[in-house]
Amino acid sequence: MFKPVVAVAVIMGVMAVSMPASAETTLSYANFPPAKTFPCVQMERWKQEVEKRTGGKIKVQTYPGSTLLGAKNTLRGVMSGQADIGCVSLAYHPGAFPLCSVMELPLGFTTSTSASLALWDLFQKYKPEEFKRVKVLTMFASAPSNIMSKTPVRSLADLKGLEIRASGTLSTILNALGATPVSMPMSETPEALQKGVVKGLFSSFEVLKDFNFAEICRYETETNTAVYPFAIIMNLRSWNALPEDVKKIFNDLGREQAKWTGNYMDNHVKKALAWSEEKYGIEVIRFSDEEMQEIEEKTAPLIEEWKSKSSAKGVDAAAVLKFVEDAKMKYEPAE
Ligand code: DTR
Repeated sequence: MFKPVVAVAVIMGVMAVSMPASAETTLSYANFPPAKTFPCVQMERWKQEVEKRTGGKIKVQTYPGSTLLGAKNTLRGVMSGQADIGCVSLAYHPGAFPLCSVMELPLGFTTSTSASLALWDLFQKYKPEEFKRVKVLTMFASAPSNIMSKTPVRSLADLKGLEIRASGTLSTILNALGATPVSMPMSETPEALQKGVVKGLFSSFEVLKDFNFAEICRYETETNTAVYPFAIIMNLRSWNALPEDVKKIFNDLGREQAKWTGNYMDNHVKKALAWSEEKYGIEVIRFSDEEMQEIEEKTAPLIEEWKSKSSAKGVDAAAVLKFVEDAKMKYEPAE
């Protein structure tokens, strides 16, 4: 005989089992460049790890390609809660990060991994004021920057007056080398190159493949000057609302994610170069030792400039620089 009470109890039981969702939270994560670029690849890896390690309690909805927030409004957008999490390229906000911008200087990092770990340690050591309105989940840096151009740059003389895209301190590096830097976020670069507003760009080589820049920039001049630092930030209210066990999972992922991203980037640069050589027959140009020496001399004053600007904002610049140099020694691969 049909027993309605039992039936209801069974249905409710099924619902209880299939809807443990009462404690489930979905976090939005905004990123500015296209999905296949390294900031977004690392975002998908972080999402996967978080969903796995929290047993599905936390879901992450990712928004690559500026679909939620663009390159320059992510910082503000995350602070105001338009997104829970966002990816910020520090170089797009000159003056906003007086301490961590040390990582934009020509310090000679040769890999993304060593620069990412140095940046993470730097953040942990100083917990700088400049990030006090957000929670920093992880940080990482691009691989070192090189010149990718439509015409060959075989010497500094070839660079003179050439319009090259960069951002932040990396624009001032180009300026010191005699180029004409044009500052813009990476997400605006494909159009600028297409339209001829710039004749090349200053970034890490993996973009040759990820943005197909190898098609238009057939000449790649290795300078290995400076990296671009990034921070993954979270809205403070969203962070504070998380249960302690989830906070711990996020905190534990901070350094691990920095290292993962560095490794991914370093391997991907190699693959992108091989791909570009094969597909477009790009030429990789190496400056002479004299030329490299001249680059070092011409860019050295930028370090002094950074010191005086950041000191004026209360940063112990000499100590910060020393910390980064020591971290570089620790993490740089043995030659
Ligand atoms: N050029 C730097 C860093 C960077 C290197 N590869 C990518 C890919 C997508 C976005 C940024 C970057 C920059 O513009 O931030």
